[in-house]
Order: sequence, then structure tokens, then C-alpha cells
Amino acid sequence: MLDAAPIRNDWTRAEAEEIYNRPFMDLLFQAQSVHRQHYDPNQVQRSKLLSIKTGGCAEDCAYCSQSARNGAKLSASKLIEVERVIAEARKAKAGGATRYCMGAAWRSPKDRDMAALEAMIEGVKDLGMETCMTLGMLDDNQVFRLRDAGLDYYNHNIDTSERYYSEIITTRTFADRIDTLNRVREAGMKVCAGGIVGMGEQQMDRIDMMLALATLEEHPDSVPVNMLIPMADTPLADVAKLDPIEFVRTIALARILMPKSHVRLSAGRTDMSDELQAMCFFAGANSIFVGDTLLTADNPEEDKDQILFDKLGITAMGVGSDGSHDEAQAEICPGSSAETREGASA
Ligand code: SAM
Ligand code: DTB
Ligand code: SF4
Repeated sequence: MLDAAPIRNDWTRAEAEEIYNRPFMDLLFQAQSVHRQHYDPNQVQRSKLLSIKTGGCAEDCAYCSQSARNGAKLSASKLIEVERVIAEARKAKAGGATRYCMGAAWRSPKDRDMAALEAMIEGVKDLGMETCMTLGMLDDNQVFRLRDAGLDYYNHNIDTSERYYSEIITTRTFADRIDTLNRVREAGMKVCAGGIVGMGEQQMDRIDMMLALATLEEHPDSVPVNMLIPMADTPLADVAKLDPIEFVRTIALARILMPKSHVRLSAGRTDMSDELQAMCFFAGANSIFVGDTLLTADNPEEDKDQILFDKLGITAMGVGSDGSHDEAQAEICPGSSAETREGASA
């Protein structure tokens, strides 16, 4: 086994561009080699999403079905009951998910919602699952309350490059996003931050988005790479489809720049062939969302994912053959060095 490449956060644009544009076979070989230094290449982590508050959002994200400013006809719901969240999480655990991600269509949470959010975190953790929330921007007090309730991960995406950002969202800035990410990290929670491709951006925007994540003081622990799901009645409903090879290049770049992060093949899998998903796993993706719904959009059914995993010889990260959950062990590549082991569980 080769020594693990050092973890760097001083990547330059020229380096990232050179990696992204390598001959495809060289790019995939490099990404897979880096992947094997930190992870078992045949294991994929599974997270389950639940929309705990749907629709009626005040933000103007051009891709989103939940924005009240878009023409989307999704009706707004209230924050759902804590008991329902825990019952859904129990089902997700039985289906093999190790992490439960709760998402709300908010610009940021209101203080009146915090007690219910804390109870959701505590209830899901009691099931032995990791918890993740995505609630929009957070202030210091909210960050501390979520952390103290036991929240493991906070998801907040930068969505695209700083340059393209204002074409997609005008109601909050790229810098606002980075502020929330820094607050979450400083409070000691794990950061989940990625973005969306296929929104009509240029190649340089995909590269710069990954560069922005890879040059944060610490790499995000999880990097979701979403392929735009074009939502009816949103400004991006008819955007031209991205070449899938560009998507795979984006995944490979994420893996090479951020070797120890979980790279999540996130939204958009319903429209991806088995071959494309397999190529994404080869390029270093090692996490997916399971279950037939994401927040509001369709996702492949669990049977379909299981058939694909079986065909590829992939097993679920963190779930023993007896159904027990063991995240820390499963993240470590059996052949990795002691040094890499410490790194992989960081
Ligand atoms: N309201 C919170 C926020 O925006 O931070 C949390 C929920 S929001 C739906 C979470 C993320 O889902 C977005 O940042 C975006 O990256 C992704 N997303 C939303 N709609 C999408 C779509 N149509 N296609 C792909 N990804 C999408
Ligand atoms: C992320 O990056 N992707 C997930 C999760 N984080 C919250 C959300 C995808 C949403 C896809 C569109 C929908 O379901 O409405
Ligand atoms: Fe609201 Fe989040 Fe959708 Fe933006 S992505 S409109 S903040 S729910």
C-alpha cells in the first residue's frame, strides 16, 4: 500500500484545474488510488433524509421546489411532530441507514422551534443513529443548542462557485454560507457541505466550488455532490442537462482534493444509470441517500439500490452482517497504515 497523500488545504486553482482536466482514465485511477488510502472501496455509507418542514421558504434558491418565491406549487407545512420523526428514523435504521438527516425549508430556524429540534436530535440519537440537520443559517446560540443536544453533523451547502452564486440565490450571500460553516466547525460539530452541478454553470464553477470546500481551514467531513433535479416551475426547470462525464470528473476532483471526506453521490440518482453510479463510486463517492424520497423529490427505491450494491459487491458501511451499526470500524480500509487509521476516523 502506498503512503497516504498528505491532507492539504492549500490547493491552487491551477492544480485543481489540471486534475479535473486530466485524461479520464488517469483521473479515475488517481481518484480510486486516493480513495483506497483512506477507505474500503467496497463500502458505501447510507444516510436517510426526512423533510421536517416542507415548502413556503422565504429564500429564492433558483433550483428549489420549496421556495415560496418560485412558481412551484408545493404547499407549506409546519414543523412535524417529534414522535413522527423518531418513528421514521426507526424505520430508516431497520433499512440499513446509519445517519438520519432532517431538513427544513427555512432561511434559518426560529427560537420557538429549537426545543422541538433538540428533542428530535435526542430521540434519533437514542436509536443509535448519527444525526444530521440542515436548517439554513445558524447563529451562535443555535449552533451551541444543537451541539449540546448531540447533533453530529450540520449540512449547509455552498451550492456553486462564488462567481456563479448570485445567478442562483440573491437572498443570502456566499459569505453568509461560509460564516455558518465556520460557526458549526468551531462549535465542534462535523460539517457536511457540498453543492449542486448541472445548474448551467461553467466547468470553472464546478472546479471553484470544490476548491472553495477543499481550502476551508478543515475539509468538510461529508461532501454531498448533487446533480440538479430540475423542478417544475422553478427558474432552472429547463436548464440543459450536464454531460455525465463532467459529473464524474467533479466527484473525482472532490475525492482527490479531500481524501478523507465522505463524498456523497446525492440528488439526481433516479436519472442515473447503474453504470454511471458505478463510475461515481469508482471515482471515490462512498455515501448515498437511501429511501424513495429525498426531501421532496424521488430517489431510487431501496430494492433497486440493493440490487445495484449486490451487482457491484458493495456493502453498507457501518452495518454488520447481524444488522449492528459500527461506523468507526467500517470507515477504515483494512489494509491502511496505523497513521491512516487515525486520520480516517478523525
Ligand atoms: N433550507 C436549508 C438550506 O437551504 O440550507 C436546508 C434544505 S436545502 C433543500 C438543502 C440542499 O439541498 C440545498 O442547499 C441544495 O444544495 C440541495 N437541493 C435542493 N434542491 C435541489 C434540487 N432540485 N436538485 C439538487 N439539489 C437540490
Ligand atoms: C444535500 O446536499 N442534498 C440533500 C441534503 N443535502 C439535504 C437534499 C437534496 C434535495 C433534492 C431535492 C428535493 O428533494 O426537494
Ligand atoms: Fe429554502 Fe433551502 Fe430551498 Fe433555498 S434550498 S429555497 S433555503 S429550502
